[in-house]
Amino acid sequence: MIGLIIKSTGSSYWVHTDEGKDIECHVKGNMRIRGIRTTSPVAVGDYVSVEQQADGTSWITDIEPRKNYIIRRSTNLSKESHILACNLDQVALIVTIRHPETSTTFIDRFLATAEAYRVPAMLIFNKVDLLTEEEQNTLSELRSLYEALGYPTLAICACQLRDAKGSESPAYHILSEALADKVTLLAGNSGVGKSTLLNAIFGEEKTRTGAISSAHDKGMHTTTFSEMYPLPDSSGWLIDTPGIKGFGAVKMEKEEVGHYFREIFQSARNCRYGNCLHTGEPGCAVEQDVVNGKIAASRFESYLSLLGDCEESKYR
Ligand SMILES: Nc1nc2c(ncn2[C@@H]2O[C@H](COP(=O)(O)OP(=O)(O)OP(=O)(O)O)[C@@H](O)[C@H]2O)c(=O)[nH]1
Ligand SMILES: [Mg+2]
Ligand SMILES: [Zn+2]
Repeated sequence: MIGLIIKSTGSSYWVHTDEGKDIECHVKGNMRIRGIRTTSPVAVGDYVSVEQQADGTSWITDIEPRKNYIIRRSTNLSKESHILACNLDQVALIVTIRHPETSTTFIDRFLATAEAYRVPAMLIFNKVDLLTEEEQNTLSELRSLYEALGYPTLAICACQLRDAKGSESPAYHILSEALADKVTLLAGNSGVGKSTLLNAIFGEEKTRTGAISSAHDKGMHTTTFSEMYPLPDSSGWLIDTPGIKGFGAVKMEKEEVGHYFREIFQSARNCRYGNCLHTGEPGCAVEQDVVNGKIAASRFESYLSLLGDCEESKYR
């Protein structure tokens, strides 16, 4: 039997079978995927073969090759990584300008990771109902910045996707068009409203949401496991994930980092040296473009921060 992993709880998996049933399955302890060291051999979005035993238990016996996957490191120190989900058509990063604040470094690291794994990415700015006038300007600036780089953006308020009677708002329709017939991973810091957004799309409480800690203005990690849900209006799926703190791209070489920042990649063609890292080399076109404003300072800072990670991981 072939099925789709829709939920992983750590010890077992829920598989949506080709017969349309959801069954709980286990994985043999010695099953490992070649080449990837991960804490768990299968992930949400994997297509797997399932065998049912006479005692009623179901076992995952094989995994179909993956189209792609998104990884995050388990902890800063361990080299083990954790697959958030795989076989994605796109990733949507939920960003909030306040309550909690998503940093541009976080956005750019996420986008670079998506580039590295060749998964199309979009940004959904949420909680726009909370923004002051000044913050609305920040929102416009950020949207222009990322739109100009070719990343689609949306600005929504997940709590207002439906009105009091439950009818869909115009923003709902824009969003559902962006998600139609695609497998989309919802990512973002804890508390940005991933689960709220998911519930609003379905018009019912599919998953738990949690308040922001008032002491730290951060989410409380309410969602603890990734889970995918079939969209109500199309053949697409939506994947809710636990809030991510850090987002480290695995195994990026120093020379590669610039490839995952679209504008830096473009501009680097004019650097004097082909292997320029844009850190003070003579004739660096990228640094020149930062000075003249063609490359946003925030993007260049994010680039340098990812570059710094590569240096660090060499000594681990
Ligand atoms: N004002 C406002 N609050 C929102 C909006 N969207 C979500 N929230 C609130 O933000 C809090 C966190 O929402 P969740 O949906 O649990 O956030 P999450 O991203 O799933 O968080 P984790 O599961 O911890 O990763 C809840 O109190 C929501 O009601 C919004 O558009 N506006
Ligand atoms: Mg959640
Ligand atoms: Zn350069």
